[in-house]
Amino acid sequence: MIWNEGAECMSRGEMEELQLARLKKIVEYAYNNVVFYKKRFDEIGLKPEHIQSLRDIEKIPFTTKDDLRDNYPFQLFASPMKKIIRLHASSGTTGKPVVVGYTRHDLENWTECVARIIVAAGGREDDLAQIVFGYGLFTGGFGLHYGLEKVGITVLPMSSGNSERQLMMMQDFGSTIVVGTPSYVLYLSEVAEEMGLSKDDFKLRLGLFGGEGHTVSMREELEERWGILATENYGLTEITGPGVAGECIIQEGMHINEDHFYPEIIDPETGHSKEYGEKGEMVLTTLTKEGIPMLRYRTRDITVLTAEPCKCGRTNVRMAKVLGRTDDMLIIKGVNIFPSQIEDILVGMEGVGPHYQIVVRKKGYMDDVEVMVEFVDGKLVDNFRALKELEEKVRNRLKSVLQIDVRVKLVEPKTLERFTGKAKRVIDLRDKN
Ligand code: DLL
Repeated sequence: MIWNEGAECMSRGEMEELQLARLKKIVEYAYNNVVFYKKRFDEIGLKPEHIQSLRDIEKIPFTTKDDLRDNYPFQLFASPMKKIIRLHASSGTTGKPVVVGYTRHDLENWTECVARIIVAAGGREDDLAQIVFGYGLFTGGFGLHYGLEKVGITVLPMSSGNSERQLMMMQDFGSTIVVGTPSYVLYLSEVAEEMGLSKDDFKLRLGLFGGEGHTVSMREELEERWGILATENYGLTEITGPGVAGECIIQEGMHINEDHFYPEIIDPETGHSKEYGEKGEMVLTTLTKEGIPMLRYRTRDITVLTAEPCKCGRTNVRMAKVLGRTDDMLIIKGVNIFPSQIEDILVGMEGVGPHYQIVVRKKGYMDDVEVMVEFVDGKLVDNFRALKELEEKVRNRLKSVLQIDVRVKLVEPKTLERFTGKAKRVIDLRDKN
């Protein structure tokens, strides 16, 4: 089933025509209503009318998270406050949050985009969806909430945490869809196990996962543990929240809602544009947003785009799983590594559990990396030799795939931190020593 065939199955020509018309409009709108954009354009002598083709977008300077912070809280808003009916913010780790505002029209578009990705993932009117994303300033809870309602799905707005109660409701109400971060839903399966419950005690059939990445091996783990189809969706607060892109049941990349968000891939070092099929940082431009239009926003997420039509019938451009964020990339002995590559190796490996943490320290000029992972069999605690053997096995496996040697530390089952929201996989101590 396709939620909005008109928007999701256009020919490339039609889509590009629509995008260009919207791009011209949004550029003019941003220029006329946001001092920041006017200044940026004027500095380089750029005028909205210089945008005459989609490629002309490359003339527009990038917008970054720092620009949002520097214009905290509302200076990038293009609509007057009386037209803004919702605010959200992304926390980030340090400093001021990034604040975004939505007009009524923005909320309608957001809901529409989320409805599309839910239906693409297989959500139907007779489903009962348990949302375990946090509500509040984070866009995950509310974003999915309204999209699910729009499709006609019964929503159970649990929010995150309170895991035993979550599971009781999930069982008693017969939730068929779980909506959350993959790491929290993985943790929920562990709690279920401790409560003596198995996947057969639940009616779950579908997972809508987003807010953080998960590798194919993690997806398989989730599918296996819960007996579900695990689909992924992508988005970010600055652009709208969830609903930017979502996977269909074919699970071959996430369909971008291109009539609302124009994607580009650039080289993160040089800023030069790359072609479909080439890996790089995704840059997004909102084509319809009134509250806070974003021109060429640097997401820092590394992915690849393809314009090949999908087997599901949708024609919009798809993005591959996010390999990592430019700011999460580790440079170990000159080799660039993303935590997702480590996850891919660990998850599914016999003897160790799917929870892991990567600790990075500075040793001289080098990054020193320690991978902490739990062994599954608690009885190994008393078996030094078996533990050492397992540790060696993990280390060798990492080495053979990553081509570098990292330290491995096995820790007892259920000792690594569990997360109810986004998992923090990398502990970076480089500034601290
Ligand atoms: O995480 C929005 C969202 C909520 C998307 C729920 C999907 C579901 P932020 O908190 O602003 O917004 O974080 C955005 O999270 O730039 C990515 O680095 C990461 N991210 C989100 N979805 C994925 C994904 C929401 N499917 C940042 N794969 C983004 C990998 C993801 N990373």
